[in-house]
Amino acid sequence: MGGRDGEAHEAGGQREVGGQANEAGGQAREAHKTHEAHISALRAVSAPARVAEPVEGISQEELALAARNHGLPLEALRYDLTPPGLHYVLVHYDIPDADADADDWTLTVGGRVRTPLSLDMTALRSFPPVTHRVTMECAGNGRARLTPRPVSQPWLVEAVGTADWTGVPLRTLLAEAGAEPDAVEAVFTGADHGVERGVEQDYQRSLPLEDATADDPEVLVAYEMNGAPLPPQHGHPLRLVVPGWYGMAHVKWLRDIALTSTPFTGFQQAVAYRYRQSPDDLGDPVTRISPRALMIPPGFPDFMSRTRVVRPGTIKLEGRAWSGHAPVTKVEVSTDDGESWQEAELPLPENPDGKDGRARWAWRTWRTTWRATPGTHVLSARATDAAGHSQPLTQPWNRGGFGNNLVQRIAVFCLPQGD
Ligand SMILES: Nc1nc2c(c(=O)[nH]1)N[C@H]1C(S)=C(S)[C@@H](COP(=O)(O)O)O[C@H]1N2
Ligand SMILES: [Mo]
Repeated sequence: MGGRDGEAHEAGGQREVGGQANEAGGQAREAHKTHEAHISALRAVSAPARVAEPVEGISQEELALAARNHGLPLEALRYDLTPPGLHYVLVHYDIPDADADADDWTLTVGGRVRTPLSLDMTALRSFPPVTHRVTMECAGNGRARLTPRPVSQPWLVEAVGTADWTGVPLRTLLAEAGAEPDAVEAVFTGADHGVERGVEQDYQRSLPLEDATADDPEVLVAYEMNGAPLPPQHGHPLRLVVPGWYGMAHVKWLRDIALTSTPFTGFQQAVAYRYRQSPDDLGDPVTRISPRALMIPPGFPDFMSRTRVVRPGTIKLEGRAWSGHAPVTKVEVSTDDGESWQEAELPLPENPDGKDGRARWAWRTWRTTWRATPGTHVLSARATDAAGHSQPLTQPWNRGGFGNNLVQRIAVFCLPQGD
């Protein structure tokens, strides 16, 4: 397991970005020089972030990422709970070989705590289990629809899914360990290891202690997805689930939690996942999910263009809408490419398990009808949440291509009468 040995950990994200430590003393300086050489050597295979040229199509490298990291087939929006295998997948490096040692997997909790913990799966399962239905979305969803296009995983709109996650509330584990008064963040480390933009690292992310210990949303250390052990690609045997936050926060293959007295400055926190306009812009951190509505594609598709084909008459339009800020309170639908909008119905959900009578951090159903007439049409749906956030009609561009919740446009061809 690459990420677990000492050498790999030494090269973790924290050193490159935050780590000017060990500057004192010749030996440390030598080590630092070697480390710098290591980084510049890796730049040969790991290029800096960039934005595509105006005429540049999707590259083989982007295609390779798209083939590894699949989205939700949009017709699967029909399921409130995404069936296994249809939930989107995003893996920065390799799926680690965690199956071999799942039985003796240990989660360590340390750093600025009074009592460091080392918990195996049996110990974790002995806490009262909690299940939350959560809609998860990749922060890069919508990236490939941006102009100019940030070169990375080229999602259109399909990087989303909803699962029932079962595990132990993170706040229970942190209460057990006891945070020292100076602890400000919790840093989560996964067992996967790779190199990104020249920086060798274990996948690591942090949460402010306030968010890590909140009761709504309640962060989970999860060992089950939809009532079964986590599949390898979703973090087997253990992952973090942070309801309402974009996917990058939900650290998979979780092996260590460390409380820190200073904010974490690792790669996935300080370099990646920031809303920046230029490379030297510090930017704001990517956190909660912006609202989005998606439609179950109506009719039937053309194989290549995915254009939808329908027959004239009344057509049921239906989909799902979500937001990580507040409950979705309004969904509007346009059948004339955004010229006019009418409100869709928001029926009560099938699985009321939240405080306000529904799964608070999961998507909800919307539906309406449309009288299709022969010709071409563009359909769209737009969600608004209780905090007043909505979806833009012009792209919210940033260099990383994060949080692009521009409304979806679905091309529909309605056949002539009597066909
Ligand atoms: N250890 C680890 N955790 C990770 C990632 C990763 O590459 N390694 N990817 C993150 C990102 S960017 C997303 S969008 C979600 C995807 O979760 P899923 O594949 O279960 O849908 O996992 C997050 N957790
Ligand atoms: Mo992501």
